[in-house]
Amino acid sequence: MSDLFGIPRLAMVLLVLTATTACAPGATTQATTAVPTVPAAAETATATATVPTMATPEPTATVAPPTSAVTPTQRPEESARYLLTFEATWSEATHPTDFPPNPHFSGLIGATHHNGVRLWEEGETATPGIQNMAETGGKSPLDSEVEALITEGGACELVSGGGIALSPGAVAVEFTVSRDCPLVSLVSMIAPSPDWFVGVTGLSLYGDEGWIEEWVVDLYPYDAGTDSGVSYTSPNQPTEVKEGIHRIEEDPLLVEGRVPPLGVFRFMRLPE
Ligand SMILES: [Ca+2]
Repeated sequence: MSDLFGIPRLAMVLLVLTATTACAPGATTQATTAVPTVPAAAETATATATVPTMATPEPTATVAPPTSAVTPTQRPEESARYLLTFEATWSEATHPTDFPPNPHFSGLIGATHHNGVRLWEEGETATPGIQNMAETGGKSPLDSEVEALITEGGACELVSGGGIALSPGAVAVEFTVSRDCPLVSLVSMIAPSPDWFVGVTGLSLYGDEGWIEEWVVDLYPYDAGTDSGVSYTSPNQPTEVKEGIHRIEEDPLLVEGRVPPLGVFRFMRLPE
């Protein structure tokens, strides 16, 4: 057979030769493809030029508030006394949008209590005591709710302290926790505001290694879900169907995409 599929042998050779020759331009093409290395270098130069822009976000990340610091101790005494200092930083500088005149915080109110007890909880409906504290700064009927818990055996001590007449500012209160009531819940109204407050709920001061020596908790704003006012000085606007208590993630507390804390609760264990 001199033919393969009807193509003469010579033609086959030619075909093969053509194919081989075709490879050479291929190599040339590869070399040509390598040429863009120069423009690539140019791109790199451009990228280098833009580096300062990319580095800009870094300071923002560094400004992020420090997370709560926990320093456990190894002395498992039956009870411990604490000094809580509420250090408010809330000001026109920290939360510029719509900042109100006479910024203050209502008197601290709360309790030391058992593990299974909560005065308030994110997602839950506010009790009348939490509602009135958040809307007016009044300690009643939250104080009665705590007294009832004490009578029932769910709480040990009513914690009641002063407010901050002008923020930024600070106020302190002392209380005792015990192995029976190692948790503390404390709140204070952001004032003026529709139903906004700061606080902690069910914070256990007894850690894995005993009573915690110092604990600094960032205070983010909560909405009690009972008044629908949208800004600090909005007129009363009772929410028809109460919403769950929730973190405020929007204006006027939003600053560049996040809500900064309004201060801290600094819990310091007092010497015996
Ligand atoms: Ca509200």
